[in-house]
Amino acid sequence: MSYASGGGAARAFLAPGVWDRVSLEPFALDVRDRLMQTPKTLPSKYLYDPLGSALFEAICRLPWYGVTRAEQRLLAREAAAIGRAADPAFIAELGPGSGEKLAVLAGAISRTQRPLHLHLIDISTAALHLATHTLSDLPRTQISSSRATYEEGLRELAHVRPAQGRAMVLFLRANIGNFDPPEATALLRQVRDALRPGDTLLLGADLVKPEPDLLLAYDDPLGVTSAFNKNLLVRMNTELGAAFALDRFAHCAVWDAEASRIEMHLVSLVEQDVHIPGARCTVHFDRDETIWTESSYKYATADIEQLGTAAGFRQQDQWIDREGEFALTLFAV
Ligand code: AVI
Repeated sequence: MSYASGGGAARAFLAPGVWDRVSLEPFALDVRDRLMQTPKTLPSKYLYDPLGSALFEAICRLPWYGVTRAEQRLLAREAAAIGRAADPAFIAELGPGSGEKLAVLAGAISRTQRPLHLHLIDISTAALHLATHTLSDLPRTQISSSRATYEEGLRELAHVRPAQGRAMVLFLRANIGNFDPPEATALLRQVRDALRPGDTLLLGADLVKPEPDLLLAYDDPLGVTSAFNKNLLVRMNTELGAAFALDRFAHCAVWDAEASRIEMHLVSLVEQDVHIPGARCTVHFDRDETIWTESSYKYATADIEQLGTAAGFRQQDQWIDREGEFALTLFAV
């Protein structure tokens, strides 16, 4: 099995240690850099390989995880009001998933307003295909997509949007919660910079709720979230040839009230060394040492307004689902 790419000729011209860095793929580099540090962390984006994405879909159906249902309820109830408030001719969604939420919103808008242009931005070709298919039946609607990071996709917006009419960017599914506060502000600032006066951002954010409810949502009795988290170990085993024994780690969710975030960790149940050939390292774990794999920030409504304001927006409207404690907030430029 080969874990690295690149030719040996370049090796001679690079300072010691540099070759290791340039020849490793991003996942291997992150694994090596982040697991050799204290605390050990891994970026949550690596949770979403095909198996991880399927497990996340399953999480969204769990009775204890209400985020997806709350957002669906709000969109179904308020789509027409959101359309009236934003009055868009163009909607771009960052990470459209299967496209079902954009379909609800665009369906309500295209019934009452002029033709719509929908634009999908995602790094996954499979997601773009699925969302494009979901949206293909909407009347008087043009669909385009960009296989790109959010940053790249936002930079392209000025060239993609029609010359006339307002644009609305959607950032739904509580995805903002997986960004640390400075990263969240930086991302919303990029959205703001891609927009013009009159344009809007519709942001979905999960609200703070009682700790027992949060812990059940992120450590469910069926063990689906545990499998979602432990799949990172499976990924390191299959993609990097690592030797993680799954029964030597446990999934753990903790609520940090001060930071207002749920943290997911993988806890080492024993002291152990794990060899990861594809990342060219061996990682030592003390007993009870953890890999911090995800943060999921929960907001008070005032925090959401502050987040948008810090990025240069003005809060125009907010819709709240009280059953699931979830907010959709419309920010205007
Ligand atoms: C994708 N994201 C908003 C989910 C969340 O709630 O933070 C990911 C997730 N992690 C565990 N359960 C769900």
